[in-house]
Amino acid sequence: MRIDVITLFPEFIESCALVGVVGRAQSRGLLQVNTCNPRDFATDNHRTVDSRPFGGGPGMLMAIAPLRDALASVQQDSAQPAHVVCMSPQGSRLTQQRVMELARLDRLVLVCGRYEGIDERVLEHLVDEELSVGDYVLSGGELAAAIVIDAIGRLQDGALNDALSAEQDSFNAGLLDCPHYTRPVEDELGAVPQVLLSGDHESIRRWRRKQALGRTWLRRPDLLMRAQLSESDRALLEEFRREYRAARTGGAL
Ligand code: 9WO
Repeated sequence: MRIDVITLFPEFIESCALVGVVGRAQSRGLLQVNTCNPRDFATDNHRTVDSRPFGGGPGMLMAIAPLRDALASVQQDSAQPAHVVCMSPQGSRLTQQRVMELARLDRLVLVCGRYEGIDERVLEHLVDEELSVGDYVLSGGELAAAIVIDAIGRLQDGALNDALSAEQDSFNAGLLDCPHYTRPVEDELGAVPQVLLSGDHESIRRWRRKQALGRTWLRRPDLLMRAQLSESDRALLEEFRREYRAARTGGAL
């Protein structure tokens, strides 16, 4: 997969795309992250990329021409037009479902705004979709683009895909992840739950599923509402709730 990022800060995106699983996906040729700087398409002596908003008000907007020319230049590299996403708090919220859909594309272009924003006509005519990574305002779209690249990039990596079967991956089932433990078995911070040491794989699977369901119920009831739960899931969640209530009332007495 190829991802092009239209950004005034290409070094930021390039350094993000070099590290960890995403960096490995790039070095293995599974992912290619390119940057394109609108400043390289500015035509005046000062290489201007900002412009004053009509109607007045504080701040500047990104000028149309350098942005349009940068987009045209990355679109020229393939016969089929690439899907163009603009990172924006005005966009629809990014979900793991949308990440999995985007990860199947051959090409993706991420447009990163700076200043107070982008001329609406660029969004209407040159951008296919606006995506938000959360309900907060950043100083630009680059950090949000890095999130998209990371979430997509890890799905391109073959080794990781083997290690995490789709079912086990947090959120793939629409639930939060279960708790994890490593050595030592006994620590001043506490002990590892006995069941994980039992070697009884069916009990371990049930415990993990119960914890995932219980945590989702406690922390993200909105996710639980939308999850498709089997009969055994409902029974496990009821068990969790009963134990949770018992522990709370027991603790209070
Ligand atoms: C500023 C602002 C102020 C009050 C109410 C709404 C507002 N929206 C913005 C805004 O979108 N500013 C942008 C800053 C202009 C272009 C780039 N910037 C940006 C992108 N900030 N945050 C993002 C972003 C992108 C994706 N997901 C979350 C945030």
